[in-house]
Amino acid sequence: MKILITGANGQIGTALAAALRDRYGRDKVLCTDIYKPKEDHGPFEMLDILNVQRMSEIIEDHHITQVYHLAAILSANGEWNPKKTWNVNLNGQLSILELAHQYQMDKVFFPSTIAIFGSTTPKSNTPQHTAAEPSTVYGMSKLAGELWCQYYHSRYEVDVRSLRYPGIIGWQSAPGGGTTDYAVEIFHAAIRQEAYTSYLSEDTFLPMLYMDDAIRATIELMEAPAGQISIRTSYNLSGLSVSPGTLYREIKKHLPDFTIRYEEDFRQKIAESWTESIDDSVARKDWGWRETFDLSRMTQDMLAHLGAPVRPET
Ligand code: NAD
Ligand code: AKB
Repeated sequence: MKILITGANGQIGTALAAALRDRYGRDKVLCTDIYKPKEDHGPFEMLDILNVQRMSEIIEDHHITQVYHLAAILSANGEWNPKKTWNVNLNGQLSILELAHQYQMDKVFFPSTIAIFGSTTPKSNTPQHTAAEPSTVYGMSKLAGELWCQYYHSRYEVDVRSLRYPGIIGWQSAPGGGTTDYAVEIFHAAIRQEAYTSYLSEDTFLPMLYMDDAIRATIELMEAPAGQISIRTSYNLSGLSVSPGTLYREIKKHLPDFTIRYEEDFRQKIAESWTESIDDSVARKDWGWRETFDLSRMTQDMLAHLGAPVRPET
């Protein structure tokens, strides 16, 4: 087994690469990205996913058998250059699927997102199969990507598996330009003893998931027997549903002087077009998904890792 990760220097890639290396061995995981990593943790190659020739050479030279395709432009950054976002997100993914087919790879992981949902989607307990009319180019590209996953699986038997990640909260790395970035930034502001200015309103609830749970879900999905995978578009995945207000109040329990103010920007509209909570019962039934971090445990773990004094629950 030899794993290739695209977009490995990003928020999720940083944590996922470390977890995969712990599990399968440092040299079994080749990280790639368009810029060099800040620290050397193992094999790395520069790779722009739009460079198909280079990607093909890397797959051959390193005898790649699995790809975790993380490279993408996220929802907020994506709106600044819609055509580039579509190109990177959709054509990059199509190249990966085509190469996985050509080189008869064992497995591919494709991260989808709650951004595939839109204003016609039921907002609460959003079902696995439901209306999906995304408003961002990021959401459009990921929704099309999900369908391409299903197509390559049914037509060419490519074993591609996917999760619709909610916003991911983790201490390991900085977020990369999404609408849910505030949920990481708020912890860093609190640690620096700075007031936080939230670009989402106090009561904007979105589905979120702690990084440890997201990484575990990814590995559990990828290691599940193929017969247990009934969804070949992308699985709904849920952890918690939080707003800037709930996160602020939870952090304040440990850092009582922390303050927040609210100044909505263009991301508010994107957040309002997404859902608030997710029904992930199909993932629970098919491959046994269970989250382990609630709001209180996640907040304590984040603050402890970032170096704040944590007050035990009373
Ligand atoms: P990120 O923005 O932090 O990282 C993406 C990485 O892709 C960056 O390191 C960037 O340099 C790289 N990249 C961009 N263009 C590239 C190109 N042309 N070729 C190669 N690499 C390129 O994103 P992330 O938060 O780590 O997300 C990883 C994946 O998970 C993405 O596909 C994203 O859509 C998905 N996802 C993330 C979240 C989340 O909350 N973080 C939620 C849902 C889905
Ligand atoms: C974003 O906000 O764009 C991402 C996501 C939910 O896909 N974090």
